[in-house]
Amino acid sequence: MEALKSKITDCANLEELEVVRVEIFGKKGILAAEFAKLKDIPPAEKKDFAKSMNEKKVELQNIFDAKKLELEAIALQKELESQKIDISLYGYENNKGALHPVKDTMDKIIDYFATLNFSVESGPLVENDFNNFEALNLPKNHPAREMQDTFFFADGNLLRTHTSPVQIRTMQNQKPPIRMIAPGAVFRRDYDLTHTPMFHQVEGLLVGKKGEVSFANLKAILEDFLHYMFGDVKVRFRPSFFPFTEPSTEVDISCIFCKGDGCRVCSHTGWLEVLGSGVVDPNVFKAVGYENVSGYAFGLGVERFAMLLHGIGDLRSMFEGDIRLLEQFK
Ligand code: 2U9
Repeated sequence: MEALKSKITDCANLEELEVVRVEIFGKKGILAAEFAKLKDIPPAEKKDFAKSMNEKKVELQNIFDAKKLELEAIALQKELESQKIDISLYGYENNKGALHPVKDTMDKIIDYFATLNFSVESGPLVENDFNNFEALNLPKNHPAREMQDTFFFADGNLLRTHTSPVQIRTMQNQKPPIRMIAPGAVFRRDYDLTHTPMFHQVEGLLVGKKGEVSFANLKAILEDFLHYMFGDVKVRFRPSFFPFTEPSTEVDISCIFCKGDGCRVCSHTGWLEVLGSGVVDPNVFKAVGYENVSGYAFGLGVERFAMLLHGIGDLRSMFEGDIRLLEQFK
């Protein structure tokens, strides 16, 4: 009996214990063999023999169960230790991406106007002559059409040269009042230090009842917008000309690099041109069938804003996809 107990308690792991279980408790095991002797025992002793055998069996079973629990606990502990995560170990750093400065700047501009309840509209890049020129008071043979060198398709359609056709489409599909911006890509046949054949604009349009929208409203919103974008700068409005606005102005801010003293970026003028704007020409409203309305409009080049905000000198670097430039904006 003691030998059997030791067989169990000497087991070092669950595998050994299983072998011992079969040896002692199995069908052909030691206990089964002992019980088999019952048939040869004289009837008078059978009862005592069986009782003593059962007591031994229960005792061995208890020892076995206790040993099994003990070995299972050890096995679990080993398993947990092998799976332990060392939280002091350095992980791999994710290679984070960054928003392109044009996208980042565009988002900032859109945020400003969206907060003032301007809707954000979009339209196709391939436009027809009416939406891109005619409706914007640029009739055929108008000299301004040559100012914007256009990519034409054989069928007379074109790549939009500004986002203004989006405003035309919006007015054709909605009744006034209108309060919208049109951010997006535009295309012009131009390529040098300050021009690329594709760039991005954000244009804005606000239309209300005649007499309700003034140049003063335009001035106020653009001044606030430029302070939001560039901080504490001076803002000035210069008379200009656009076919689609009358009166028209170009808007300058005091140079953010030299604070107005004059430097290379501002060509020693102390001012940077950042916006065009004006009161919408009545001919534009006529083209979309709007009556008794007045409105203002403005337009800006997103790349120019991004370059000024980040001190980037060459517009073309915006489109080269050089990872060394992009990594600076993380
Ligand atoms: C409608 C009516 C009027 C949009 C305007 C400008 C002035 C302007 C330039 C800024 C830099 C283009 O990207 S840029 O080269 N834009 O100066 N844009 S007013 O006027 C509109 C537009 C649509 C129906």
